[in-house]
Amino acid sequence: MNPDDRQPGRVRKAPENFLGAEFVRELGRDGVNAERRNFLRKSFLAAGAALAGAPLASALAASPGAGDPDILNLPPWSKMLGQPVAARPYGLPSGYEANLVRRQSPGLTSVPQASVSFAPLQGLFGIITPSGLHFERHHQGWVDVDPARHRLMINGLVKRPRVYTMDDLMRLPSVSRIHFLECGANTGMEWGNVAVPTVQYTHGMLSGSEFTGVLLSTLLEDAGFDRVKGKYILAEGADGSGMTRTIAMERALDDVMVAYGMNGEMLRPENGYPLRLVVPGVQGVSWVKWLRRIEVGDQPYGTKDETSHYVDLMPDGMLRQYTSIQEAKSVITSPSGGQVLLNKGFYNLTGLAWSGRGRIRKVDVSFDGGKNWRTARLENPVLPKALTRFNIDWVWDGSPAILQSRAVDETGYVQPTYAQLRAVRGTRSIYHNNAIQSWQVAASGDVANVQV
Ligand SMILES: Nc1nc2c(c(=O)[nH]1)N[C@H]1C(S)=C(S)[C@@H](COP(=O)(O)O)O[C@H]1N2
Ligand SMILES: [Mo]
Repeated sequence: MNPDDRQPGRVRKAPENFLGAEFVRELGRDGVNAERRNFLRKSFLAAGAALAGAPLASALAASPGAGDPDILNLPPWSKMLGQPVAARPYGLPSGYEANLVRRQSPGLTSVPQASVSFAPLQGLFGIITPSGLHFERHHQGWVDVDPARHRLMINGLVKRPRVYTMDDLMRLPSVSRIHFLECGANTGMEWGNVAVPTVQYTHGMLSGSEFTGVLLSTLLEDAGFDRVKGKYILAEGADGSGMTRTIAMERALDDVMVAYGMNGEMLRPENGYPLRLVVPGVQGVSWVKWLRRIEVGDQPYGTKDETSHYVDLMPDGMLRQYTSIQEAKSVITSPSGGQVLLNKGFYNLTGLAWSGRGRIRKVDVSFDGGKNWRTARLENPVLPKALTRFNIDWVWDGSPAILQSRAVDETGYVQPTYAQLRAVRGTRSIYHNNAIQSWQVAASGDVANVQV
């Protein structure tokens, strides 16, 4: 396609009050699709009415800038004194971006302390999630821990048990690395059926950051861990949830970090300030926040968060434990559910791919529900166990389409379809759903979550 033929694609953002509660409560019942369609229809018509009754598609096609102020007529901000420097000592987003926020799904959990907020993936660029929009998952609320009073203990099968202050830790050799963090329950509501309307709710327990801290291997060596008997570590958090997770020593010595930094500054309280474990490629629950203790042991600890929770219910009724790795997965973030394509023509289709086993090798995109595939552009950098951004050109001809993305990682693993995943895992799981996501584009431009 000649780039000069490109029509600017216009995607309307998901409605601001789209909390999804009603969809969550409707989980598993018939009629949820009809309800969602009605909702979007209403918003679509409202947008049309705002253009004083002009037929929406033709108005936009005639002049993509229709309704813009005259470029020659200077707006007030070109003729006035602006705000002084440091009027806001800590910068904030533009007031026009107030819709781009973490959202919780009120029907999902009974108390907001043992709950989750989802990152607005549909509105984010690149591979780093702004710290203020990083998803949150707390089992007993978040705490703002006084760093002067915080300690990290290393005990168990070690020659020299250690208690570090934050100052001690920050004097040690430090590394900075970009990794994704995904809750094992991400996309969990989609196991049985189409459950939630937007990518914020289907995939928003996912974020990507640059973490800074000390490699756990540095601390284990400092403590003189038992190289023969020390086969596992237990990580423990300082919040009231008693969060504890077992990690195999091989992994602990590989790329696990004890991090104090995130995206160039100290961690945010919601993400474990002043110290958290970073376990690249592994589900979020092992990334213990407010990290206070590492114990070296000779066998898995079998704690509550790894025996009764975070286990995979298999079709035969058995539970699978310690399935920690987040396998290769991808999702188109725009266009995505709840958005509306406002006219035909060119669109930059964009999304994220990631794998807990290393780098993403390839992402293919289908516009017809998986019959034909085209290879997307991977944007640099493509880092191991990090989010990878993909983009692909698309000219929408106005007819119905089903958009899908399929990731392949450097081990050759291919992201499965729902049929392939359910053939092995059944439909009653919560965790580790990495199936191919489908977004249905209707002739009206409405984009909806479907399973094909
Ligand atoms: N101490 C402690 N660590 C914790 C949790 C918690 O509740 N307490 N939640 C875990 C879960 S289930 C996830 S998915 C991640 C979420 O990290 P985030 O809130 O920074 O996104 O933290 C993990 N670490
Ligand atoms: Mo989680």
